[in-house]
Formats: sequence, structure tokens, C-alpha cells
Amino acid sequence: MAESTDRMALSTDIGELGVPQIKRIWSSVNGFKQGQDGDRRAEHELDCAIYNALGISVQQVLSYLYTQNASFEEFERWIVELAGLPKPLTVNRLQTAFGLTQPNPEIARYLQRVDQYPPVLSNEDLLFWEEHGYVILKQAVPIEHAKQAENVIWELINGTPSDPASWYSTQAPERHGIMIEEIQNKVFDQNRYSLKIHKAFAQLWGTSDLWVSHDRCGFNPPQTAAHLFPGPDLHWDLDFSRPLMFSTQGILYLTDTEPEQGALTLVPGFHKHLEKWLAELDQNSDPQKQDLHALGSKPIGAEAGDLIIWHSYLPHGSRPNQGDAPRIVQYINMVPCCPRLTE
Ligand SMILES: O=C(O)CCC(=O)C(=O)O
Repeated sequence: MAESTDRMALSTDIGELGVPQIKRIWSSVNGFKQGQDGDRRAEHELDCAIYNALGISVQQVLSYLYTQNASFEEFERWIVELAGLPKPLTVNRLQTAFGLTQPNPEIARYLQRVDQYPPVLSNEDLLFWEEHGYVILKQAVPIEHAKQAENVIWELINGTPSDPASWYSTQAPERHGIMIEEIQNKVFDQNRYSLKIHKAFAQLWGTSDLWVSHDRCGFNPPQTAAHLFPGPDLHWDLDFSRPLMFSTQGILYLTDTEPEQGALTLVPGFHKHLEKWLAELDQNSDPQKQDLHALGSKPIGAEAGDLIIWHSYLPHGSRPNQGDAPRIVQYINMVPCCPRLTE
């Protein structure tokens, strides 16, 4: 049973696992359930960095904490059962970021591997990024790794590529529209921990000190009269009640994806206009509810194994799949360790 929380824990309050911030997350959810109002929106990126470090997703944590009345010890045990014991180096890296300990030199050596890796985004790619707010990292992962991840998704949904009837089964551990909640999986980790991908994000963020997200995968089958595209249509994953902050998002195509095949859709170049556009928007209008396609949306096709990284100021979403085969993807992003402390 969750003990009652008189105060929200500090970021530096740690438990058995030695991981900062998780007691604070746990106590703030309990406080919220007890009617206490603790506005922690400003810590969202920090929380996400911690989840990434632990190898869990934000949805997994929130769904656990809101549905279970867990004590902090139970919460820590749940993390270990789900994602394994955090590695000592992970704990050290997190504790260092919170000023709780000294850095283990192994961390610098690990990050040096990324720093010394040759650039994977060319000057042209970087200019394209500046101009359009997205970039395609070709062959971000070997084709066989993309294939293995694709196969995992087919197994999850109990479907086969040659049997369209099987594409629409609702079987999956947890399926939200085109997203599948399969996070802790060694095959997906193989892609997440690609040095090439780490290098690309390091080039865009200007630091290799990043955590990789432990995010969902996706299956977007061709739209039919009985199975309409459930979304997401164009949107931002930004909290417009807070100051805008640079961030990235990423999608790894596991199969060749034509633009009309439900491809990731972006408004290229809008990262340069968002601030002005928001300032000019009627005060009572919700940015998310505007006709974002009218801003110039474009579906981005690419091949199996390619990673598209986009600036999170771009309106983005998926689209109805008008092709013959499902679009199959893994979402991969990287964020700084730890955002609040490195701002
Ligand atoms: O799956 C897609 O194409 C879009 C993904 C998306 O909307 C998101 O990651 O927020």
C-alpha cells in the first residue's frame, strides 16, 4: 500500500536502487491522487531522461503508478522486474548529474567512443536539417536488424505479411491505434544502442551525453472501409504552456516505406516559423486544433533501416496508409542527460 506523502520527495531522495528523481515521481503521483497540487510540468524532460536511463517508458510508469497503489519499495521492485537492475554505471551517471557522486571515468570512455566515431551526418545533411528541420540517416541500422525487429512485431500481432486478414487482429500486448507497447525487448535494444544512431543525435544535439528513449513500435496497416486510420494526424508533442525548448524525435523504418504507405508526415521548415506563428495565433485558439496540413505537410518515404530524425517544432504525425503493405516502425529518440541540469 502506498504510504501517505506529506511532502513531495526531492530529486536527490534515493531508495534501494540509488536512482535520483524516481522517489519524487512516485510521491508526486501519490500526492496528485490525494488531491495535492504539485505542478511538475517543468520536470517532464528530466523525468523522461530518467525513464530512458532505466529502460522504461513514460506510459509504463504512469499507467503503473496511477493504477496501482504501490509503496515506493514496490515501485522500485516493479522497475527491476520490468527492465532489470539499473547498471552501476547508469546509476553513477544519474547520481553524477544530480551532484550526488563523482563520475566514474568509464562514462567518459563510453562517450568518447561516440565522440571519436566519424560523423554520420554530412555537412549537406546538417544544412538540410537547418533548412528543413529533419534529416534521414540512411542505413542507420543493418538491414538484418531492421528485419529482426519487423519479425518481432509480426509475432506480437500474430500476423503474417502474406495474409492481409491477419493485419487487423487486435492481438498485441497493448495496442494504441498504430502504436504497440512493446518496450523491453533485446531485438529493439539492438537498434536503440546503435553507435551510428547515437552519433547522429550527438551531431544534432552538440553533445554525446544523451540517453536513448525506450519507446514503442508501430504497425500501420493499409486503411480499409472497416479499418480506418486511427491517427495520430499532425500535432506537436510540445507543452505550449511552457517556454519552447529544442528537442528531437525519431522514427526507424523497419520496412521500405513509400510516402503513400502511411509514412511519417511533417511540415518541413516549420521549426523556423513556429514561434512567430504562435505569437500571431488568436489567444483563444488551440495550436493543436488548427489546419496543420495547410502549413505544407509532406509524407517522408524512406527505406528499411533508415532513421528519420525531426525537430520537435515541426507539426508531425502519421497518415492513412494507401499502400499495399503495412508500415512497420520503431520509435527511437535521444535526449540529454539530464535536461534540467544541462540547460
Ligand atoms: O508514427 C508516425 O508516423 C508519427 C509518430 C508521432 O506522431 C509521434 O511520435 O509523436
